[in-house]
Amino acid sequence: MRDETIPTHCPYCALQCGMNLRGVRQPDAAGTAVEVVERPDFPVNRGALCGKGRTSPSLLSSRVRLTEPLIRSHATGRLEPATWEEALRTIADRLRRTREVHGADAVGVFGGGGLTNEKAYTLGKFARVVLGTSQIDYNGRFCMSSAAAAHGKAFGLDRGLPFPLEDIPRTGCVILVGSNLAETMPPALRYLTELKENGGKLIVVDPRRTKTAEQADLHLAPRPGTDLALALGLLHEVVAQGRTDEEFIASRTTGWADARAAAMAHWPELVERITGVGVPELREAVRLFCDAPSAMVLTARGPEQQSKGTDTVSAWINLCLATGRAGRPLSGYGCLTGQGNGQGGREHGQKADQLPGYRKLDDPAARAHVAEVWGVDPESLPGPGRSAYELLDALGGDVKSLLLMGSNPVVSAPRAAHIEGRLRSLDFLAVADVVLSETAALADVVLPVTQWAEESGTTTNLEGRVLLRRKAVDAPDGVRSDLEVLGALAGLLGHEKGFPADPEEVFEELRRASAGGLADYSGITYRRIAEEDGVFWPCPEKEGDRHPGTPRLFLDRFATPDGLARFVPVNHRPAAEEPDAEYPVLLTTGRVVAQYQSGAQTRRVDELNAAAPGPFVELHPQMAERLGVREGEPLAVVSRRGRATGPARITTGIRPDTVFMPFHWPGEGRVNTVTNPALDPTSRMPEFKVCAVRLEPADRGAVA
Ligand SMILES: Nc1nc2c(c(=O)[nH]1)N[C@H]1C(S)=C(S)[C@@H](COP(=O)(O)OP(=O)(O)OC[C@H]3O[C@@H](n4cnc5c(=O)[nH]c(N)nc54)[C@H](O)[C@@H]3O)O[C@H]1N2
Ligand SMILES: Nc1nc2c(c(=O)[nH]1)N[C@H]1C(S)=C(S)[C@@H](COP(=O)(O)OP(=O)(O)OC[C@H]3O[C@@H](n4cnc5c(=O)[nH]c(N)nc54)[C@H](O)[C@@H]3O)O[C@H]1N2
Ligand code: SF4
Ligand SMILES: [Mo]
Repeated sequence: MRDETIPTHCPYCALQCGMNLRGVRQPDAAGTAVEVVERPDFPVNRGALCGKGRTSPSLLSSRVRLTEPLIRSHATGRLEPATWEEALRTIADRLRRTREVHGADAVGVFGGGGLTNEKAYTLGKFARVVLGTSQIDYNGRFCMSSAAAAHGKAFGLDRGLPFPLEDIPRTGCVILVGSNLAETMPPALRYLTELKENGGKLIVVDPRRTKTAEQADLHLAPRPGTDLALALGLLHEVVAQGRTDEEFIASRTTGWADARAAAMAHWPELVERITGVGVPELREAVRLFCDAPSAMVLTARGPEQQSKGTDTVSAWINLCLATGRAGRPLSGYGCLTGQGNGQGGREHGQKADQLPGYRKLDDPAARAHVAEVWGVDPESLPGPGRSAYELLDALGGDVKSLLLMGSNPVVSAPRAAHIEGRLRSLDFLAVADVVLSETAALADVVLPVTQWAEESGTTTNLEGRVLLRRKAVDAPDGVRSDLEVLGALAGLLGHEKGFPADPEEVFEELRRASAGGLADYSGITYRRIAEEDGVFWPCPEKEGDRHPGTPRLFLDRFATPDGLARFVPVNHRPAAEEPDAEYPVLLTTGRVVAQYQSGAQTRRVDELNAAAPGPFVELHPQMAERLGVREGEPLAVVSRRGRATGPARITTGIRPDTVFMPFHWPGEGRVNTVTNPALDPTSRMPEFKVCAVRLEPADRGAVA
């Protein structure tokens, strides 16, 4: 790359902001560096970027990244530089040996929602075809899986947003549940600002008065883990006020009677007792939502990362269906997916129960279709495996070896000290990463791989818009792409063909594998994406003509066999762990604007570290006073799983019964040492957003 400007997308979150990268020659002849230049023509962010996107080129610097493979030395126990040949051969030999001794399911694979569609697709194919293992899942399970499950149940199809973001400013009212998008997707805040400028109303549901909640016309601050009761209470009130849309219910839905009965058991005073949200506020929320000519409910991780996340999202969907706020222009339920390819990463087969095109692994027709594309016998494809937490929990048990790409579970998995122990107990761990993450540091072999600006590939953003990230710069010597790695390993394990390293070639195969599936990409090509501002799936291939893609879903029918949306009757239940005498305080967790996820990438960017140098414990002045803690004093947050420490950050912007910690750091400040791995029975989502803790000054005995 020289002086040309190459349009591409940010390496981080699901907004996938458009950016231009431009090469700049280094004065010291150190090669070409890249700088980010505004890309105002891309509609999602219109040039705006958050600090992470703006500083993303510093990830390309060889100062922070891996540039040679590492193998753990028997002699020293340390990771030592090795050649690619040695590293790949070691992995292939060890995986083969595990399979020979313990069977195919003793080899596990763990992927990530940040991987491009091409990588996610190839990883799933590699697990099923080369390794023959059912034991594959990925970190998206920790992300939007509850919303995905509820989407599927109600609408027969899971695309996070059924409409483009540009519809948000034109609706009448938005209920934003457990999303802090002012920090997690800053350029998207514009859509809410424009909504209000247009006279629309914004209701934010969050136990904290976040930067996002500060924008709201109405802020409801429920106890963590009670969104299900809240949504049922709102639906009860909708019925009580006679504000249901009977015509819509009759013509577009089924199952109302049972859902209605469940809601009627959640009268407002009961809901107030459970959630802490007052009856007048409930009524005001119903008034704003129902008075608007059109309305949306958008959820993010707050209500979803609960052991009842699926039912909770079903309750919010029921509210939309009962009021006719779905399947109509400018109305609907949507989930704000999180990771760079959080949408596409869940569609093409790195999930335990899934084949490409959002097909089901246990559906004989799906197996036959994909097996034909892969040139294998459908009988040879393994069945569904374990979910992410269950897979990590099984490491060192019946799963003996693991290949991991695109995740850092030592920091991001719930009950992380236990999971770190499981990783350490493996016979063999191989990690492909850009940097030496905390998880890579435990590996027997580490492979240094290329990243976003150094390779092409597609991602599917939170709107379901398939985008092309273009290669803008050559990778440093010594680094190979994930696709090259999987191709080389497949070759060493006896599969010479079927694992190309060229992303476009993989995409062409993905198109065929996805054809006829729910997430049909067969009409999408790299060329089309480049010519349009991305293409929304489903986009089937049309003979002689271009299918336009599908920005808006469900306007005529839902994706169920009869075209009707399904009400799912749900009832409130408590969190898996409620406060008691020993652990009297509620802990919730989340993010800050300057750090991304496990921090593996952003903790290596100076400007971001300066803005968010470490963890903290957010607590209300009343709790601080009870504990006798002052601003900045070190606090320990202790649960049945372990403890995490950070300085106290005292604010009236949080419920007095709740503390908050962000999860971006390892070591003493790792909040996932504390979190509860209780799983949602349907989505297998862990309960990151609520558990019971006690607080102690970090250097004294217990006080609360
Ligand atoms: N800066 C930054 N941006 C990111 C990421 C990042 O790590 N850093 N990660 C990306 C990814 S993968 C994701 S998934 C998204 C996540 O994006 P968000 O969902 O916006 O992020 P969180 O901070 O996890 O949670 C959102 C809010 O949920 C609230 N909350 C906690 N408990 C509850 C509850 O019980 N009910 C309700 N209603 N709310 C609750 C928290 O107070 C928090 O403000 O962000 C993406 N963008
Ligand atoms: N307490 C608590 N815990 C949480 C959450 C929470 O809200 N609270 N949120 C959960 C959520 S929503 C998520 S999404 C997870 C995310 O948690 P993780 O899965 O740990 O996510 P990342 O930190 O993004 O890890 C991605 C890793 O892959 C590497 N990487 C980046 N690009 C590539 C690539 O192209 N190829 C390869 N091979 N590697 C690459 C990065 O350097 C990094 O080490 O955390 C979950 N954990
Ligand atoms: S909002 Fe997300 S996609 Fe946009 S610049 Fe920030 S991290 Fe990147
Ligand atoms: Mo996520």
